[in-house]
Amino acid sequence: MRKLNYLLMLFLMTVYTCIFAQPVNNECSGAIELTSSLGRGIDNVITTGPYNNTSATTEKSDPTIGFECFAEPDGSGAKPSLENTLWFTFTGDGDKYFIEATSDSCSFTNEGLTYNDTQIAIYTGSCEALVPFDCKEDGPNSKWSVESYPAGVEIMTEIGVQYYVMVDGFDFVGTLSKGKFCMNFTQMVSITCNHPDVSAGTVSVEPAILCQPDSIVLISQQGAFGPNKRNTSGSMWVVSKTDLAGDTDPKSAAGFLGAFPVSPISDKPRGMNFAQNKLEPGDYYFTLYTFTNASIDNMGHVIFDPECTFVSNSAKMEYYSEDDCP
Ligand SMILES: [Ca+2]
Ligand SMILES: [Ca+2]
Ligand SMILES: [Ca+2]
Repeated sequence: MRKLNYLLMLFLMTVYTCIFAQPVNNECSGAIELTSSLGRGIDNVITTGPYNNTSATTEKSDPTIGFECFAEPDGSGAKPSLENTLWFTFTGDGDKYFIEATSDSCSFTNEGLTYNDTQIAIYTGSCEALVPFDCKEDGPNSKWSVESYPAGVEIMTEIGVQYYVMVDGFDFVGTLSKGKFCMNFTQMVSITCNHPDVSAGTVSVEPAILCQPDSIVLISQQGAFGPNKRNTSGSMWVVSKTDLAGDTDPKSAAGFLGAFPVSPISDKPRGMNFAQNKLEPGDYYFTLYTFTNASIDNMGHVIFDPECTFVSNSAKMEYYSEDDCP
């Protein structure tokens, strides 16, 4: 009996250990090194794993900031939370990457994450002093139709900087996304601001004369090719009362009215509603900006770097009241 008890106990202990053993990368200090996933050629998806967060936990060493984009408790993001964090790390090489935590491309069946619903927060600094860098709940490969919500984030890395990637599961009112997933790194094209083809293209507006009660114009561009080699890249439509061609500081222009970011830049026209935006009759100009190396001030405004900002022509349109319609 004694011996049997002993064996039983050993068996129970083994089971206990198997169930509760936490993954090596449960904490930042054990982050799995993924630098070898970098520099493997444009558009090549480098997959590592699978990793399994079923027995992962959150603990004291986890950060308290930097995951504000997480959507707990119910998709609203009112109370972002950490449940089963796993950690990865890599050293930047100055190129741009798409990083995704997903069970889609992994070679296993029926063990993938519930709803494939990962969350990613990226940090710099050190495990003891993590500095928030980027955060993503649902990436571009999320699909409502199949209830799959993997986090995926594009980042421009800096040479020699060590990044820490925290992957957590989405906890939908108590239903936690857990299971196996892979880490995918895809090197992206990076375009410097000296690239010969960088341009904000040529823009046009249709119709060029608009009379109330009509209120919708279509703005479009041809040939825009934006730089992205540095952080804070993008493209932006600016609406103004003056011609902004050549002006790399549109927000300081007297005629500046407003701006809206566009991503990605599309050749397809996009609509703008003058009535909805409460714009008075008068002359208006539409200008496209493509930029990189911009900075963000503490009001959240984008400040362009004139050396890395490209300006289209300003397309003019005339807006008339019904009575003044030419
Ligand atoms: Ca979570
Ligand atoms: Ca953890
Ligand atoms: Ca997600």
